[in-house]
Order: sequence, then structure tokens, then C-alpha cells
Amino acid sequence: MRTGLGRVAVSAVSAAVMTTACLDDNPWFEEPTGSDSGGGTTMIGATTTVTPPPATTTSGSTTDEDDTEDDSETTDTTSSLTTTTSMTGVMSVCGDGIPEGGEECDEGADNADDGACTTACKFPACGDGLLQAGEVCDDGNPAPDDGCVACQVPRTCAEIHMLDGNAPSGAYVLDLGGPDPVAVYCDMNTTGGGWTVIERSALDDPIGVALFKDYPVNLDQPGEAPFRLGRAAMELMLANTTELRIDCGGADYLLTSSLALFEGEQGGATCENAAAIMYKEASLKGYMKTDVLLCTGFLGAEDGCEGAWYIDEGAQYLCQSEPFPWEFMIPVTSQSADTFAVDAAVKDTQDPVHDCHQDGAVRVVMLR
Ligand SMILES: [Ca+2]
Ligand SMILES: [Ca+2]
Ligand SMILES: [Ca+2]
Repeated sequence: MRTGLGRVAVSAVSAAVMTTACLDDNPWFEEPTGSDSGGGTTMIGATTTVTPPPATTTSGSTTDEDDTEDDSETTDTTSSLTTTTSMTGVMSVCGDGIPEGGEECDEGADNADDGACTTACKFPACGDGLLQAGEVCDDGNPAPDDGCVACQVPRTCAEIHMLDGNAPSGAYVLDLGGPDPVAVYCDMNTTGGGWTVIERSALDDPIGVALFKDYPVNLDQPGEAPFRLGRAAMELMLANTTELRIDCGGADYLLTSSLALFEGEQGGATCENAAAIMYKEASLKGYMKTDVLLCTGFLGAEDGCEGAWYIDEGAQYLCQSEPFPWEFMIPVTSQSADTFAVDAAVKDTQDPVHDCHQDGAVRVVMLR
């Protein structure tokens, strides 16, 4: 079982709302410089103008005996109202309806932690740990990898990337819509970032066996190889992604629709299962094909098959496609090499060796 993946507070009412209000109020996204001359944000200890206190006290030359003892901040919590004395000696009472001293706001009896002014006399803000309008969660921290980022619960790595452009590649927590949060690895670098890795496997692992089965691997180690999400998690991801990318960290890769993920199932349970897939981009050894149909093997629907997503340049006829698609009638990989696939028995040895077939290669399947 996974550990350390604690649920975050989720508001069912606003679960589907992705507003920008949170970002506007989010302290983690504030510009680090610039004076704060906005209304009502006077900081404790600041020397800026303060609103005159109620009749029982005076600002500056106060006559309140409790306020003349020293100039440090003190708080009286003996009543339902919180009395605070600021560094400048100005006493304020949170809850008296008068914004004063270090208070950002004060709406008296209307102060509420989910309202326009909190019970601490602060404006609602993403990062204050209180769930407020426009926020799906607020875990009170700026970390984007714990299932709550910028007060939203991310469903994909692309959403994390959008909410926090500085979020690096690494392990994250997503809410895919299933019963539990899911640990994944986000690739924030490849072609603009925002990729959610659903499978990572070393060349000689018996991988790809199970895009069509439920063979989760290393669910609590999303940054390791091998790693594979369970079938249900993959299916949930399809609702919020459009692109599928397969590569091994080099220049060779395939880019197609995420809807092609389970295309191999249409061919039935056989190791000879193949289908013509439309690739938006197919890069191989310096050759780039765009919007090209490539006959793709989906070994894996049956136990004992070697894996999925192999492309045999010469066997394109299986889909009535032209052979040797990258360079007309000239193979650029070894004969019968299962390009992009995982069959260690049919490796490419023709220089330059295909990225996915090099020693130590790790094949990554990811969605965005
Ligand atoms: Ca007040
Ligand atoms: Ca908040
Ligand atoms: Ca967080």
C-alpha cells in the first residue's frame, strides 16, 4: 500500500471549479518586490497610518493603561474578542468591527474563516490553511507535489505545470477521480512539460505486457523503473489528456493521440495484434514523419507476448501500409527490430542504434 499520500481537503461543491481567484490571492505567487499600498493590509509593527481606534482607546498617545507598559506585541485572549497591541503601541480588537492596527479587515460578528474576513481579521488567501471561495483545497504550504497546488487539486501533471510554472520534474500526487490519490512522476521538461508518466520500463524488462491488463508496478516509486500505473488509473487519465508520447529520453519518439493507448485491444487477444496508428510525429534516427499512419504491434493482449508498441519497418504490410516509412524503401533499423518496443530478442544494432534499444535505455510512456 502507498504511504504518505494523505488526502487533502476537498470541497465537493467546488471540486470542478478551476478559478483564477486563488492565484490572485495566493501569497506564493506574489511579486517579491513593490510596496504594499493596497487597502487594509497594514502589517503589525509597520509605521503606516492606522485607522483610529474605538472611543475607548486612542491612537499614538494612548491612555489605556494596558497599552503603556511596553511596545511589544501582546494579545489578550480572555474575552471572545482578540486584543492585539502592535509594535507601534496601537491596540486593536479583532471582532469589534473596526479594522485597525495590524488587522487587514474586521467585519465584527460577520468575521468567518470561510468569509470575506477571517476570525483572525485577515483577508482570505490561498496558503492560509483555510478553505475559502475559489479554493478546492488549502494545505497552508507552497509545495506543489502533495496533491494541493495553488489551492487546486491537480488531476494531471499539465495542471500542476499550469498552476506552478516552477514545479520541477519529479514525484507528485494527483487526484485522478478514483477513490485514492495517486503517486505519479511528472516530466516538466519534455516539449513544454506537463507530462504524466504512466509507465517506465528498462529495455530488458518484460514490459508493455500489460497496457491492456491490470499490472501495476511500483506504485509508490513513480520515479523508478519499472513503474506502471494500474489499468483503472490509466483509464481515468484519458479523460483529461489528449496526447500520448513514447520515448527513451533521446531524440527518437512517437507522438499520437492519448485515445490510442488502448487501441491494441481492438485486435483481440493475440500476440500478432497490430493496427495502423496515426502519429502526429514519429522521430527515428533523424528522420521525422508527421501525420503518418504506422502499423504498430500491440503484443500484450495475451500472456506470454513480448510487449506493446513495436514498429517493424518491414512488416508495415500487416496494415496495408507502405514498408520502411521513415526513408522510402530503405530500412533505418536492423531487420525485424521492434522499434520502440521492448522485445529484447529483436534489438536494433544498426548505427546509430535506436534510443530505446541502447544499453541502459528506459522507455517512458506518458500522457498530456
Ligand atoms: Ca478591529
Ligand atoms: Ca485559503
Ligand atoms: Ca501543497
